[in-house]
Amino acid sequence: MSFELTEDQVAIRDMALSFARDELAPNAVEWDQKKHFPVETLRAAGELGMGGIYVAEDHGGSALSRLDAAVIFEALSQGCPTIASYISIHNMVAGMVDRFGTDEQKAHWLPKLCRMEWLASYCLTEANAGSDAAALRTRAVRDGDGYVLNGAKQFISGAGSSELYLVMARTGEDGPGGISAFLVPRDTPGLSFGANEHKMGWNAQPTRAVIMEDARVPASALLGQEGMGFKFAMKGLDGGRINIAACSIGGAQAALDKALTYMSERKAFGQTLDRFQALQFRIADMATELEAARTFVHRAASALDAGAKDATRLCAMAKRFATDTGFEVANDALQLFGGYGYLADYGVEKIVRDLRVHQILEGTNEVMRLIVSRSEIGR
Ligand code: FAD
Ligand code: 2MC
Repeated sequence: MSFELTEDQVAIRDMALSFARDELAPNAVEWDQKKHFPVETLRAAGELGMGGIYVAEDHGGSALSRLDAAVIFEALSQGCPTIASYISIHNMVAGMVDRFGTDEQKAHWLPKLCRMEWLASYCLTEANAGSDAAALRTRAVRDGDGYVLNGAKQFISGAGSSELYLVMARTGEDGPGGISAFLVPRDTPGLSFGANEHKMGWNAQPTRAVIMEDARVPASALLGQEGMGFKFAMKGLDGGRINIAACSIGGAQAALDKALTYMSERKAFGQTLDRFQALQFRIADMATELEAARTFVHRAASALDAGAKDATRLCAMAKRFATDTGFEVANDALQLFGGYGYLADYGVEKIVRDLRVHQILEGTNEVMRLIVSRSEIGR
């Protein structure tokens, strides 16, 4: 067991860090304020291999591990948690197509997804099925050589801009076993989008409802077999949760770094803030908690890479722990800026707003506790 990054991982991390520093960080506050989804910047990330991080090379992917991905998402998030998280969702979908798709589906979707020429959205949540995802009611009814989809997905990241919608819909009985997954292209007749939601954070990516009214797709749009959709959705989320956890660490690290610079310049009571031992100890705790969260996320990512039996449990634990820690550390960093932390100019309040939602999406942190407690004490 090694706790050090390999030479390759250091190189990948440095590449993602320079992209975050040069392309994301200088624009992050403006994108947030203007609610601008920087599609051209995403394409540039795609050119660097970040659109299909764990997709096999034969379809244009980078064939990296989940641990490599965690390293990349932490680095990207240091520039902008919102954009890093969207890239994570896109990768979750690309990874699912690669893992569960037919040769034809892979050949059609993956090359352009990997380059981020096409973007992807993951569509599980509905107005009445959030945490209880298996209660979803969007229906897909077999009709001749295709399926007709009816229903609405709520809170879909990237919706309207994405070319591919991976939609979980009911083809059978109530409960998880009646759910199937479909690859729905944007130009499907009967597919439309709701208004862009007004949000606390994650403003640089759109969040919309995805509405299906007699949306017809060919039978070849089915991913895997009927009834497998819920399991695919959960398997995708195991990795997604690691990525979101890594994004929380990256955002919090950026907030801590900003606070350290500020404290070395700002004076009160005749000395710079970093001379106060109470604040030095706060910094020590923030750095320690982030290091613990990072180590845990790498452990869970390695378990996923190894196909360990307890990988789902570790991913849920790491998601809960790292997203709570990331939010707390970013919020503490804001406090260290005093009133200036509350102003948009310093970029810290944006990080706090962005990281708050990581405790809610990709499974709330209560749902993470539900997964862990089931594995500890049974149902
Ligand atoms: P509910 O399920 O209604 O939960 C309400 C509260 O009750 C929460 O605190 C929850 O933790 C708690 N709760 C529920 N059940 C239990 C229980 N059994 N035990 C204890 N507590 C419980 N979804 C997608 O499919 N694709 C996306 O791209 C996507 N992007 C999103 C982007 C944003 C900005 C947001 C805000 C959400 C996004 N979501 C997306 C949806 C997100 O996954 C859901 O909001 C989340 O899973 C929670 O569902 P809910 O909002 O319906 O809350
Ligand atoms: N991997 C593989 N299979 C899994 C699995 C996993 N991680 N988790 C569950 N399954 C299987 C499970 O083994 C069972 O199979 P079988 O019937 O053969 O035994 C089946 O799926 C049903 O599982 P459960 O009985 O555990 O299902 P339940 O209805 O109790 O729900 C729960 C489980 C609460 C964990 C799930 O509904 C959940 O994760 N809810 C949160 C939803 C969520 O995370 N939404 C995120 C949306 S995406 C987003 O927010 C973005 C920003 C993109």
